[in-house]
Amino acid sequence: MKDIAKRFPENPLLSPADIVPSQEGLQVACLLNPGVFQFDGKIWMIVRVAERPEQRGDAISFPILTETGVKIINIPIDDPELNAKDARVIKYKGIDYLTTLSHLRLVCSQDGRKFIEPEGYYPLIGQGLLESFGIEDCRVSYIDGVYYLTYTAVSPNGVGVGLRTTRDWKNFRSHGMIFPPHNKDCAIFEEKIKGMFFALHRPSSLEIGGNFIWIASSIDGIHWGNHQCILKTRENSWDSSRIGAGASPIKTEQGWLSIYHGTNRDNQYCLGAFLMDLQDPSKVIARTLVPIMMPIEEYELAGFFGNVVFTNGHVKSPDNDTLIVYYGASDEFVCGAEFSIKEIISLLQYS
Ligand code: MAN
Repeated sequence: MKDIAKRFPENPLLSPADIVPSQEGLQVACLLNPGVFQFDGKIWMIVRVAERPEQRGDAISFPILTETGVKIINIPIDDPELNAKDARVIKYKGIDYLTTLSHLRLVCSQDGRKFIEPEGYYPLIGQGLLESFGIEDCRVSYIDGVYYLTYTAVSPNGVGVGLRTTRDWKNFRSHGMIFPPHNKDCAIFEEKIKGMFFALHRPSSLEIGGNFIWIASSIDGIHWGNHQCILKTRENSWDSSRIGAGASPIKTEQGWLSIYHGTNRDNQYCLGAFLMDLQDPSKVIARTLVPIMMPIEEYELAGFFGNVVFTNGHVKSPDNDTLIVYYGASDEFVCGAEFSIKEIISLLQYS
């Protein structure tokens, strides 16, 4: 099987060993799902760093955030009340936990391939009761001089979308949770349409409905309403189980182009694309039938959670056609690939 992604020969761009843990006693288990933006003449990624203590073998050990800092929880591996079938989440005594605790780290690059951690920029860490299991998968949208960071906020209360804003990446304003549980994969459009902000988001309705992509609008980019469901999973397809938007949609002559991820029943994560009307983005006008990218390379097939390509960050090259997509591979590595926007658009099927 082939796809249309031109992967960087340098992949993976970042692996867990490239980043120093946030504190003693923790190890970086995964580096994944970077948000991407341009700032100060460079390309930056805001990478999800997932940490946990060294695993002793007889127990599952994972960190959570408390008011006084990181606390480690240890659960004996043979405890009958432990359900640990998924590498990412466990259930113990009826309560859900994550096996790693994620925060967000800034790295930057001149050429978009070699990234370093610059001095003077600090990690973003979960704050308060709605982020005690960490913050993940940040999308960055730049509107009128302000960077909007929409990220997954996880806690025992559920999984929702948090928002912070910044102008300089040193001072941040927290706006709390903008989409309550269960919701993630929120990408704000980088341009207002008819004076309104728009955002894609992904609520999950598990009894009736599903994991579909929705759109909402807002006067101020903080308070959201007029929610509409715009894209659904497709039975017997690569995107049959869950779909979620990638980074902020790309403006093209044909419409707003969104790269999205889809999963099937086997938890394989692939990427596809859909197109929204320029004037009314709640109208989806076209969608790809087959994935534009699927896990093929070794680093995409095997890792912390294998068979995954997942994106929430990209940059457009000055040639206006090359899209550099940064992505998480097998929930462990940060990688990059080039696409031709024209080629993606040529694969869209109009409805
Ligand atoms: C899923 C996966 C995990 C993530 C949790 C919470 O289980 O995407 O990687 O930590 O959701 O968002």
